[in-house]
Amino acid sequence: MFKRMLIANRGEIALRVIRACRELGIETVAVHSTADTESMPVRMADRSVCIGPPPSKDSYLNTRSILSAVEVSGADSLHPGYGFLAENAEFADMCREHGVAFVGPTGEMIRGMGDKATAKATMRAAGVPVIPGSEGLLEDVEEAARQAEKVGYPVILKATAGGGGRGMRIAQGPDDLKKAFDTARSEAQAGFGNPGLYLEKFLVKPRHVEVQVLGDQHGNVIHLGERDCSIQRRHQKLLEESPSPAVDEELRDRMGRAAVAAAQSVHYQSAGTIEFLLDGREFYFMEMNTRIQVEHPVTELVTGVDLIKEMIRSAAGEKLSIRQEQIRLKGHSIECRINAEDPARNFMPFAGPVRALNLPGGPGVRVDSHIYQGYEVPTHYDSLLSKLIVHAANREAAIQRMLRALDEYVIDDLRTTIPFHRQLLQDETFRSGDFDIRFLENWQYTPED
Ligand code: MV4
Repeated sequence: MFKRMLIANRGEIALRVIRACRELGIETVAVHSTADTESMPVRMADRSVCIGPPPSKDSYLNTRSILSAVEVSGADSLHPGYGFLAENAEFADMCREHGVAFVGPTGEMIRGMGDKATAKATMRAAGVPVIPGSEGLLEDVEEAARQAEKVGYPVILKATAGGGGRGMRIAQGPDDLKKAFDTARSEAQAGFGNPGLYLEKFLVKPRHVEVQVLGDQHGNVIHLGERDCSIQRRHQKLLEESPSPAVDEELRDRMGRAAVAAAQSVHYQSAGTIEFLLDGREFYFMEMNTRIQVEHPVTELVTGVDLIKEMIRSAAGEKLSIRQEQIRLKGHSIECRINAEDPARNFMPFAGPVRALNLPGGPGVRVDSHIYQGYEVPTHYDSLLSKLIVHAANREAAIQRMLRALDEYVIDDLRTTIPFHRQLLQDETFRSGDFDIRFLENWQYTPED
């Protein structure tokens, strides 16, 4: 097992990794920008290294200063968390070339899933259902038109170098296609330096359901059930839950087996997520995320598996500590993302000091957060303050528990997404479980006072 791990991230996920290391007896090294000197992960880690000033040339993205910090601290391993360097294939390779274990997949796996058309072709070959459309990249708009006629309108054009909702254009019919193609192509070139596009039938009202997988270096791959992430706004997830209200045992078994086949086909090691679009009872591969995700705790609560520890074990060459037959989903879990944003003002980011803080507790409540009383929320980074996660016997009880926990939660004087969540959890459609990725588009938050 590792002796000393450097955590190349900040905020709640840095803290989450430090906690796993503590329990495994691994020393921790935090790296931080000058904006994060007073941060909780810096206080909690055994040692810390300052890696310079915050954005726009972000210190947490500076591979050279991070590798220097590895060198001076004597770390034998590095956990990238999510965002920043987590899906940087060159960085993963560089770590290994420097003799540092990267707690994640190989550069080759990251690269293979980072190019979306390649990833889709790999999945199709592995027998994973994919959305009908072009096989590979489009040569020109004429080919796009032929493919669109074949699958039927509406269609979506996606940048192969995009992902996560970036670089997409929809064409409702043949008259829109040329404009959509030209716009998508120039946006792809300008945004990613890669003009490659592929085409799919556009699914109008799907759900976003993703399956957590774990692999080790001995060829073992398991799945840990699904998360429903349909509650999102402009590609920002706000609430996630496991299990999905739309997935029963038969469907979970099919999706789980597809996810395992997907991961096995690339000899995947570490934690990963297979994202699907679910349309009725049909599901289709969308993307694979080769990192730990923000919403991983809902899976941890329904399975009892510590995903960060499994990731670390796998990177150290150990076998996964559980087999597929041992995975049992118990109860229901919901995560609310508490962001420093004002839901009454179009979710505008809101920085400032945390003057008063009361964190919720009691049965079935988990808070993953780096904030404390007196903490200054910096303006430089994303607005996630805290993840509030609950676990209960069933979905109704989890909703009640979350409402109770949100009532206990006090953060003064910041504007946060807490009142938004309170309203959402009382909505009839949300409670029915019958919603899709467009639910929040037509749902209006109304401030309480
Ligand atoms: C789609 C789609 C409908 N049909 N593909 C958005 C993120 C990126 N991973 C792919 N995305 C979508 N691809 C087809 N063929 C709808 C979306 C989509 C979406 C997917 C999941 C969660 C939220 C979404 C919001 C808008 C569009």
